[in-house]
Amino acid sequence: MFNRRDALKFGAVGGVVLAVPTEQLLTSALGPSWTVTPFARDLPVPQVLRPHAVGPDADHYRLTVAEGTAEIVPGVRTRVLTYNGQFPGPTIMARQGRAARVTVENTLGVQTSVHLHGGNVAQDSDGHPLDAIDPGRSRTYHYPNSQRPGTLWYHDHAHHLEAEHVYRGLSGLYLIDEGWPSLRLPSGAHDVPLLFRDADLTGDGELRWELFGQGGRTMVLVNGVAQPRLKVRRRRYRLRLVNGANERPFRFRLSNGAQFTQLGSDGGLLGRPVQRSEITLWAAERADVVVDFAPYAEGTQIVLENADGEADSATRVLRFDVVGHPERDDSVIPETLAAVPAPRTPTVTRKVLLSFDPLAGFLINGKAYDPQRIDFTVKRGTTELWEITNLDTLLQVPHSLHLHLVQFRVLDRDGVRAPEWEAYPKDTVAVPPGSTVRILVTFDSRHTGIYPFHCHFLDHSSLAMMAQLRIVA
Ligand SMILES: [Cu+2]
Repeated sequence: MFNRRDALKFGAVGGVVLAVPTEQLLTSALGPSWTVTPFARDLPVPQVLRPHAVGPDADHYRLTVAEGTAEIVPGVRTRVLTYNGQFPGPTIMARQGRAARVTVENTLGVQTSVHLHGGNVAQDSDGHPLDAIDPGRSRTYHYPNSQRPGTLWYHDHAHHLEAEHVYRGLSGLYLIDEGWPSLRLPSGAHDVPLLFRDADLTGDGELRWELFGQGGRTMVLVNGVAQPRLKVRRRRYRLRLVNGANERPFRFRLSNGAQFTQLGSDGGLLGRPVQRSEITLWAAERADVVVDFAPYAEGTQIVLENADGEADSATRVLRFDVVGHPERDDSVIPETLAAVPAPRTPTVTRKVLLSFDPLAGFLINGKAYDPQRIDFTVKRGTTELWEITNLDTLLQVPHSLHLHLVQFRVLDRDGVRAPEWEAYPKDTVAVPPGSTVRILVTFDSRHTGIYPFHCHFLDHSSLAMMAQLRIVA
């Protein structure tokens, strides 16, 4: 499962060059196979999925998982995996308190499983890796949406396959709307989802897939397209920044130094808005932000940059082109957004050690994932303190930790108190090499059962960097 070649490549991308396969050297010497003219295409906004039926207690949606093609670079058909033929999948717009039932049909030749990342859902709707949909079958997931409004996303979680499936296209956004008439944030055409991921295209225009192939994935896609542009009016826009990449962290900033007003984190709205000039998102993390384009004259071009990009195609990821006259803007950014639950005193403290062993693979507390094993048993309603340590200082391997089902509070990283935007609500936390992050988790979901927690570097989780807890009443 984890072979020597992978270990060698891993070393190459992990910061310490153990050995680099010839093929990879050739790739880097020749540069990327494709270059696109930056900002020549309009940003596609994923279609909002319409319910096929509206029942008394839930909206019913259908997703079909199928092979398809996408025009990642102009004029080239790239084979991808899709939900409903779309790359990325359609956006599901749910409303707080109104349930959704999503029936997923699998037309692939292999299993798929859909995980609603950030969702507070029953075990049988969680998309557990072993609770997958066989080829030719379908199943219905039930999402109550009785949780904090926020920017969630759905993606594949099939056992050992999630990294490849997500890379090939199996992800989409799932927004839970505030439904609060008092909150007048920018909405409709002024609320734009931005799903970021990277890709490596072969000379034939196919997605090159290999574990630890992230070194070649220098083309960043926004909603499935490389370096698009978005025409914006002179007013406020709400932008949902979602890191849907398998491995790549992004460090976003605006080329003119303008600020983001951050409204929400992974699991929904923050207590109050926070001004930021730079936003770092690791894989699966989200930031719900507002940018005000009112001050800029028509014709102004503002580039959304990834400050950590290693090539232009990974740095200047999206351009905003300001058009028109100043516009009437009824949106309001209130001083307080949502109630933040007071931290509770933990009754249990656990240590979670993340490590990489060249022979045994990616491990949590020294063990590879075994779906038959329960790693932690948790009592519903209790609060736990988790001390998560990344032991991989030698190879400088970054890890993160994602908990299914619940949102947690990040307390501190190496003793330094977590910034406001990272405090709550979080479901994925960055754990850089050598660091220890403490999180406070209240298991406040009404659901009990078995839920995974894992590294969200999908190559790592695909290679068993996953564990699970059983929540008991
Ligand atoms: Cu990891």
